[in-house]
Amino acid sequence: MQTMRDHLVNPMRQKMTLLFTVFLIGLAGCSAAAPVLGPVYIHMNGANMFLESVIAVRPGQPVVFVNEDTGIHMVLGYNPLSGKTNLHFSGTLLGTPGPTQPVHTYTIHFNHPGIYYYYCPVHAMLKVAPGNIHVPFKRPTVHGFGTPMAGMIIVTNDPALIRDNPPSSHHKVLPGYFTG
Ligand SMILES: [Cu+2]
Repeated sequence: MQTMRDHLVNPMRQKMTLLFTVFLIGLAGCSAAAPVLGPVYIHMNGANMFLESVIAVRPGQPVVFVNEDTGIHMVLGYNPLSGKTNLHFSGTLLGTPGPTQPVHTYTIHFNHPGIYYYYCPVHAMLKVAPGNIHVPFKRPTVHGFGTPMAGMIIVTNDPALIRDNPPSSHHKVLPGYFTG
């Protein structure tokens, strides 16, 4: 026989069960929404270019620079407004003799959303352009396609930007890519 108390307690139990179920679903949702982030690769080549010169990553996601050139390259962050370089975003990658040799890499990650600019000081230099902005410029003696060896990393939580990354950014070593 149900008492008045049962009438009061049962709906409360039902409410607690419902809340707990919602909590569990929430937990499951969280773990599904935060998978381990694999690295995004930026390749340096014999044309003295960063192949994926504009790339988007999530905060904390590893960015791996891969030197697939036989010559040395560097990565150095800079602020286009001040021209100041960022020594926390700085790496030197020796050349790799060929596809049978291990490649040299430099890995970095950024914790905060933003746009992070970089260039290779071996093959490019910063110049002040009209508008008082600091831009990378190809060093006059450097061979290549003609563009300065520079790029930018967009750190974002926007999945649409990340989907636009070139397919080559998913692979550490690109086959047939070693050049002098
Ligand atoms: Cu370089």
